[in-house]
Amino acid sequence: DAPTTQPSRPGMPTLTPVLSDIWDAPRSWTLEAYRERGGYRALEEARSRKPEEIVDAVKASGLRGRGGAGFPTGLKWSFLPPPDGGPRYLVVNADESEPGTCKDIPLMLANPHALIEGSAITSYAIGCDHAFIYLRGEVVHVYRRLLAAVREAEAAGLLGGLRITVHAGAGAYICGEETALLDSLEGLRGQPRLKPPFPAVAGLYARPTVVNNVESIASVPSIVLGGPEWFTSMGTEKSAGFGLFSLSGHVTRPGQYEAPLGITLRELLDLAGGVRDGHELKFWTPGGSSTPILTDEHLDVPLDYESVAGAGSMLATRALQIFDETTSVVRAVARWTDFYAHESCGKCTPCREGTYWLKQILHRLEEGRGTAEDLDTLDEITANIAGRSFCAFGDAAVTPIQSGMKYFRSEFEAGTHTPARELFPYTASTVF
Ligand code: L3W
Repeated sequence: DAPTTQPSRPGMPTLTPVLSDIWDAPRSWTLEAYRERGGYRALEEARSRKPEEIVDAVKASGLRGRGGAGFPTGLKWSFLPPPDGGPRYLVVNADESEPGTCKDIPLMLANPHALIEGSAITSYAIGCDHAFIYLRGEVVHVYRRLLAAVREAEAAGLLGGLRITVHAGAGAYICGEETALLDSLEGLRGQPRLKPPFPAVAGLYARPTVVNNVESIASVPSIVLGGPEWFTSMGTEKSAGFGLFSLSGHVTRPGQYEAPLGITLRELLDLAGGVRDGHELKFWTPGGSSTPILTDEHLDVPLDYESVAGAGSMLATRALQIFDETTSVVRAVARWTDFYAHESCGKCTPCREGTYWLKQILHRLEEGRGTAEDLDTLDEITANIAGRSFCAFGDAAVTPIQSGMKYFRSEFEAGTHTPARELFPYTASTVF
């Protein structure tokens, strides 16, 4: 029996509250509330099947990683080498830190048992007896809630022999990169490792490791109960199922909207009461600050992996940040760049030095102190970081700048009215 989904309201697209179904229930985070709604039935069902059947069901469902890259989850599980008697691990990436991304934290706060049940099913499927949840360090309230939920599940005998460790990081964005996360979990400084080997082959303590996002793992119980066909009945052919769409910024009712992949921003804005009263959409991000911005031309792009890529961006984490016409693109881009410059782990030169240079130029432009050469320098530095940094962080850092300049170059030009030499009688390199 498939989990229930809410019927579509007249004139409105269907919302599919599966993960968010329980969020408004009293004390939704407790084992009691979760079990009242059929919680942990999927785990029982999974244990009545062979582990490989669970892997096959997740493969057939077409579930793709909900953390950003959209890599097929079942395929990732099947990359683990055959058992050799040594340990293998599940690591849940709960280091949600991308600017705009705000789905895993509410999910863990309101429905932690979906993640724990999903972790138990996944561990059974991949043959692991120790799972880790690596949580962003700042969210102490989520840490406490997860710990309490793990203890509740353990005390109720639901986890069998599985150990679940909840680990709080120290609040570095780079630790959301899966190999930096593994280094951090091992007690090292969180910096990315060279890939390959991928974690599936040599991950935590150099053992085979599955690293998946919170939402991906929390979706597994519903796939076990509902079956792959139920999951593929939602979404599009290559982007199956549902996901949490997080609307923030200049929108009337910001929040989480759980809907089939392929819904459009126009439809989501209808559900969210539109852009705030009296204002118009100027630009938006489909999946956080690391995804190229889009504009009002893209209101009808289906929010699935392929269509968003076709529009020149990425679906990634479905963090839809909405900006109206009162927003300065240069200012928004400068703020994001501050974030990337602060969070660069420093391992590779293009990212460590480049983000710092970019930040300075953008602040000059924001204050109207830029020069015409600054725009060329921005083009040059961003082109030299993209594709040349050690991990995806460098690409992410230049994305807002490149896409901002693509759609709103005139706003960057407007920051160059005063020649720098009139403001500072020094050489260009001194000013820099
Ligand atoms: C075994 C192979 N495994 C790939 C695995 C790999 C990883 C996954 C995807 O993504 C994205 C990034 C950010 N054998 C494999 C293999 N894998 N080939 O598949 O890998 P990859 O390299 O495509 O991506 P990634 O670096 O893991 C991260 C985007 O997410 N992003 C980030 C958002 C931030 C958050 C947050 O704060 N929560 O999610 C936003 O856009 O740009 O594209 O597991 O091991 N041959």
